[in-house]
Amino acid sequence: MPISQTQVTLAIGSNLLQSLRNAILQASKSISRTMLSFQRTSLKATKCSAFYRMAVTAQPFTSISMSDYTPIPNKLNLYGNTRSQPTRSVLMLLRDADVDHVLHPVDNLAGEHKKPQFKKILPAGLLPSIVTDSGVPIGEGAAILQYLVDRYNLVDWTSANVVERAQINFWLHWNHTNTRNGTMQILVPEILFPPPPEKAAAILAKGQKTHTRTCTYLCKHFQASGNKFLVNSKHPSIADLMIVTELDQLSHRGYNLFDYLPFLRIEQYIEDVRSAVRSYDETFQPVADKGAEVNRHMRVVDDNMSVCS
Ligand SMILES: N[C@@H](CCC(=O)N[C@@H](CS)C(=O)NCC(=O)O)C(=O)O
Repeated sequence: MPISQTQVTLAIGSNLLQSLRNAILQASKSISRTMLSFQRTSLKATKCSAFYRMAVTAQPFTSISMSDYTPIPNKLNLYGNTRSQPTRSVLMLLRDADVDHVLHPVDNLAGEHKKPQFKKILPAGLLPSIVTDSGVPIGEGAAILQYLVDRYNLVDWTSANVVERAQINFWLHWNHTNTRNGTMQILVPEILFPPPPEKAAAILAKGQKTHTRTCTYLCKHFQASGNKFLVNSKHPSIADLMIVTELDQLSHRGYNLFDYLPFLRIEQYIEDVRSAVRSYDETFQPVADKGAEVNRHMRVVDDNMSVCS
């Protein structure tokens, strides 16, 4: 609302000058905090790869930590970035469940997670990590997801049924040696740390073969269970949040490194999770943007892919 000259004169005349000065001081402090935040972001952007620049600066922050990794007391502090698959899994849960949190952007490609000041707070030294609202550090995406459903009573994302909870746990563990291979064996050599050119095709072929086995197993599970999601058809669970981030990034929506055409059921699954998770699109957007930027053309190496629809 515009302030009239009379109001200003009255304010000064009635001893509110001090309040006005305080207000101006507050505003200028807030502006310099914002400037500092921009400076930090652009400093990171300069020292990091183009990939990181996109992934970290483009991510929508819930809020920005002003201190170097120091957790905000009485808040749920998440450390990671939207390039990290398990960080995206945790972010989707926090966002969909409206859990108040602070996201501390950490660049693992620049080795920030190895810095002593980071490891002092998060000894596991991997992303994602959290510091709980009571100050306890927890690493591993699956452990974090399980903690969050317990701590914030997010019943929709787990199950009251002990067998279903065991099934959710199965997928959370299965991820490490199956879906996760898609990241380690395809995305890492193709996008993050390319091998010598003469080895690239063979490495990609091997990775696609591994991911084909993973997708075949998943597809068979969907066919046998008749479930829409991994454990039920009603609502995605934390297992879906964990698994989908390893699958979607390789598709044509992401980096286009794996052809899901022989696996229409998996394409449908990704779409089902996307429709059911409110924050899916905003969390995935940095990956989609980067995928469009690298403009990778699909190279299907394995002709013997199984078909699972
Ligand atoms: N099993 C862990 C994997 C964590 C992980 O590998 N995070 C990556 C980013 S997605 C990382 O921090 N990499 C750094 C490194 O390996 O040094 C989880 O699910 O949280």
